[in-house]
This record gives sequence, C-alpha cells and structure tokens, in this order.
Amino acid sequence: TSIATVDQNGTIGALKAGVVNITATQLGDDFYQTASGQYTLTINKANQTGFSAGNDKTGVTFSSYIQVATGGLSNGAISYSANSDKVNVNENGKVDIGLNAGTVIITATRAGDERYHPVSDNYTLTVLNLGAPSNLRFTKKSNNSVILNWDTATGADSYQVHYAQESFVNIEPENYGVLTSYTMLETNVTTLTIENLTGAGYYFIITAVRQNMATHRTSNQVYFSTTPSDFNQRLKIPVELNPSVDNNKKSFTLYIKKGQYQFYNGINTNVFYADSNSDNTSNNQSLMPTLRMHENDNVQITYHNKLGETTTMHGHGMHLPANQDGGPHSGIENNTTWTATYTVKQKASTNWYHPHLSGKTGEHVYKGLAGMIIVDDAESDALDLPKRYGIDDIPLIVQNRKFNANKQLVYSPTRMEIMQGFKGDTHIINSVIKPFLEVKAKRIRFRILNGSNASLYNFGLIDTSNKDKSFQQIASDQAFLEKPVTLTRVLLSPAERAEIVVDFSGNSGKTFILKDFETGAELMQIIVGSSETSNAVPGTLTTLEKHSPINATTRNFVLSGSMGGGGGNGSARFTINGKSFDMSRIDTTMTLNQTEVWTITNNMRIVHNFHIHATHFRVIERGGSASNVADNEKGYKDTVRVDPNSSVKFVVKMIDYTNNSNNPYMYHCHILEHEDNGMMGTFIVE
Ligand SMILES: [Cu+2]
Repeated sequence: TSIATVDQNGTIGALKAGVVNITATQLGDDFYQTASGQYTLTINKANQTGFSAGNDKTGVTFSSYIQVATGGLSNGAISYSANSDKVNVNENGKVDIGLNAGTVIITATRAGDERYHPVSDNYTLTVLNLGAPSNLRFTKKSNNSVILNWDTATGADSYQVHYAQESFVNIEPENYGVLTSYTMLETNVTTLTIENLTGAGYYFIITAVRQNMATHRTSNQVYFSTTPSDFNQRLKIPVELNPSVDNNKKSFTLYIKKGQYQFYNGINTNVFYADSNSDNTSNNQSLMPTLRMHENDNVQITYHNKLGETTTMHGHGMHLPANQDGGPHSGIENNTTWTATYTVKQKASTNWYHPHLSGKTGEHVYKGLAGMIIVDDAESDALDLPKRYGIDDIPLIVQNRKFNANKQLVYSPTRMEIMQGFKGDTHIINSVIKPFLEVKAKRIRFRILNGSNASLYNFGLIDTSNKDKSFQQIASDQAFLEKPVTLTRVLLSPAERAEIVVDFSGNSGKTFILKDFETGAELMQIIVGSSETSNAVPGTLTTLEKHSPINATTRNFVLSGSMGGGGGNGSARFTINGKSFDMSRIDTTMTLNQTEVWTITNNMRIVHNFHIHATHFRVIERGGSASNVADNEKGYKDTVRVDPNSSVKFVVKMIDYTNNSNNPYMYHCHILEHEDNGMMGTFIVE
C-alpha cells in the first residue's frame, strides 16, 4: 500500500500516517499448508520540530515589515495570521501595519502533511507611533543656499522637505504642495542642502510620512533669508569660568591680555581680552568670561595683567570693600597680579566687570575688557524662571564699534566724540556683528547689559511684519523687580542691565529681530525652533527693602561740562558740582547705614547717567516728579539715566563697608568719555 512497506524480515517502512494490515505468511511444505496471520498497524503523524516564527521585533518604525518563518519538517506551506484584524499579513510574511501603532502577535503556521502535524510559532511585533521630525535647523551655506538638518522622526516611511516663500503656518500639510517645492527623502537622511534659492527668503518645513501621506507629522518651521545684509553669525555665549573651590572659597583666575579676534570672517582685529590661560595664544576671543557666584560665597578673583600696560578691574554692581572694588586707586601694573577677595553680600542680579583706570576706562572697555558677573541667591534658585545658561538664559553684552578701513579698532575720540560719547556704527552682541540666535519655542530669559561706552539702547523685539512683541522685565541692575513689568521697549544707558523674559511659545518657525529703537539698528535675529514647555513668570519675584527718605541726608550733584576753548582733541571737560575728577581729593563723606537722598541734575543738553559703586539705590523722582519714574525703574539700581536738562532723585544707603581716603569709592557718569574726562567724584563711608 501507500502507507507502509514491509520487507521479508518484517521491518515496516512507514510512508505516511494511516492504518495498515500487515500479513505474515509462512509458506507450506510437504507436511503443512501455507499459513497466514495478520496484525493491524496504526501509524501516527509526527510532530514537526525546528519551526520558528523568528524573534520578537520591537521599535518598528515603518508601515510594513517582513519576517519569514523557518524550519519545520513537513512539506506543508507556511501561512501567517495576526491577532488583530487591523493588521494584514500575507503569505510571504509581510505585515502591513498601516497607521497602527501598538503590539500585535503574528502567528506563523507550517501546515501538516501525510507524515506531520501542523506546527505554529509566533512573535510579537511592536510598532511605534509616527513621530514628528524635530529640531529643524539650518546653516547658511551661501547667500542663496542652505543646509538643513533635523532630528529623525520615529515611524516614518519617508520625509518630505517643503520650502516656499510663504509661511506654512496656516496651511494644512496635505496642501503644502500648493505653494511649495518638495523633495522626498529616505528616513535615514537627516540633512539636505538646497541651492539656487532665488527669492528673498524661504520657509522650510519637514513632514514625516507613513503610508503615502495617509498619516504625517510636521517639524518646526524655519526661515532663511537670502538677503546678504542679514544675520550671518551665530551669537557667541561667553564661557562661564569654572572656579576652583577650596576651603569654602571660589577662586577665579584670569589673564588679561592682547589678542586677535575676527569680527569679520578671516580678518584679525586687535583686541584686549581675558581668559584663564596663562599663555598668549589667542583663540579668536574677545571680552571676558562670565563669572558666576552665589550669595554668601567667598570669592577670590586673581587678575594677571599681561596687557603691556596698567589697567584695573572693577566689579560693577558688586557690593565690595573699597580696596577690592577695583577702582582707579587699584591699578594693576603690567606683569603684576591683583586679587579681589570678598564675600558676596547681595541679591541675585546681573552685574559686570570692566577696567576703571583713570582716563583709560573708555579705551580698555572699548577694546574688549568687559564680562558678566551673575549672582544667584536662594530666591533665584527657587524661582521657576529660565536658568539654563546659554540655552534659555542668554547673556547679551551689547556694544558698538567703529572699524577703520583695515577693520581695526582705533580709539581716539575727537573733542566732539568726547562730548557726545564715542559711539560706533557697528553694533555687536557678545562681540558678534549681527548675530542670529536659535531658541526653542518657549520662554527665554535675556540678561541684557548695555556694555557700550556711550550709547543709549532702546531695546524692542519685532516680528517679520514689524509688529512689536512684548516681554516681561524681571530684573533691573541689582535685583529682581518685585513683580514682572510687561513692556515693548526697555531703555538702557551705558552700564545699566535688564533681565527680560520673552515668551516664544507658539512661535515655532518664526523669526524676530532685537532692534535698537534709539538708532533703528537691527541688532540680532532670533530664530524660534521647536516647542518646549515653560511655565509663566511668577507674579511675585522678590521683596525689596524700602529706604525711608524721612530724616535722610540730602545731597545735590550737578553734572556739567564744556567743549573747552581752542581747537584740538580731548579738550572737552566734565564736572560734578563744578569739579573735574581728582584721585587725591575726597568729594563726599557718607555715614554707614545713614539713608541719603541724592538729586542728580544734568544741566547740559546731552544725556548723562550716574553710577555709584558698591551699593544700590532706588529712584523716587525723575524730572521733579515721582510719577515720571517708570515701573521698571523702581527696583534696585546702581546706574540711572539723567536726561538732558533734567534731574533724578534717589534714595541711597551704604550698608556694607566703611573705607578711607586711601581707597575711596567712585560715583560718576558711565558714559566713559565723560568719566575719563572729569565727570567722576570720590566718596568715603565712615
Ligand atoms: Cu555723562
């Protein structure tokens, strides 16, 4: 039969499952007849071994997946099934996932045959949701070409890169094609160079696609302007200098030196700068590092002067003992070292440090010696504010320069430039000309320092339609404001600081311009990328001490000056109460903890400002009226603008240290050409 064979020895050869009768026959001989006997043999099917559906598969990110089962012993075909009717599996093991994310069990079965039972095995397939391509960003390759980069999206079959001269914001992704060119890319591609852009500017957006647009997710939008005058250099963030910490003291070490820095690509400009390296290798640096310290920290800052000339280093806004303050009496001669040692005794604030050498402050700051000092305290630690330095807490040292034909900085103000203050026509932020800054679509904090020699900056943000974007000012010179103040402009005279928070939530793909409304100059482009959550600015930021002006000592300071007689440079002179600065004269003696009310009167037709070392004050009147004091001027100040032919009245108290005539404190106009030409006085605290 077809079921089994049997040979003459009785050995059965099973061919397939079934029942067979085996007949044994003994042939007869001379004495016996032939005899037969039978038995029934049942042959069962065997189990198949070695059949595998394959390993479990996780993280599948495309719309179909093939996994072929292997092994088994029968001649039967392999078939597949899924435990979900949303998923189809064909006879080749190809799973059509479609748009579904989740887990499905795929069962593979090899059919049985005449000899074997069927066999099944399964594997688990986990399919990810379609993600959005994120962090779309670009690098300018040339004025009309751009290199896009993005982070991969999970679950996409492909990407579509769209670009158009109009924004995609109000267009459904299905309709992007109406206004766009697009390029289809495989999912392992995360960069694309697009060239020959002939329009004025382009929006770019990337769509991750599954099942040929059956589902899709889009990236943030970015905008690239082909206009050559635009913002080509990424904003630099001054490094935060790491202190060495020993015996509960934070020690910073800085070497002040000459170097070369490229404001313009490929052109070295001679600058002054400081960093923590003792050698003279200028790694294209300008300015000085950010120093970060906390209330109650014991701090030691060691300055090595390798400049080739004497300088000083003053902690502007810092409450310091007079002999640690770095004023004109604390000269650091070339190749010598000076150390400022103090305990931080003030509220969280954005301060700065810069030279303060008599007659040379303007030149030394102008050539690059300026850096931030950020003070933290328990309040700032606890407040829910953006505080990732350089990411959502951005220092902005705003200055301006005048480059000669060789792109060098020549500081030789004419008599008129001394009178008006030395103002450059090229604005820089953190030493970058026309920078761009990429931020997430969230709240971003900017610590703005007007680090210029002489310019007023009236900062505002505008969108591409020239519409103001409001922001909240959260801090003035030396502390948080008690409550945030919503503004569209913040006016800072030299040395003033403002911390602002701008809410870019919902602004993905948009660009904004930080503009100076004093000159109309566009200072920086802000490119808003993908969304990130951030909480609203707290309604209460701090509590400020209110000095009572009752029983206060009152003083008057009159700011004046003249162009001087005759011609030539440098003959403009400035005075406070009729006297030009004299290092050896003590102009004012204050009493520790005695509240004073100072009235600063500007009797000139040009603007001045007024700065007091080692303390803060609170402005109570402007132009003779309390109602002229803006809400954002009501916090702790150490520098205040004094408008032409006007006055400012403030309450001030020296609360930290006494000093003597060997190391007087300074008050002065912070227009550095005015300061360097006489508008400075000395005071001691007894
Ligand atoms: Cu001045």
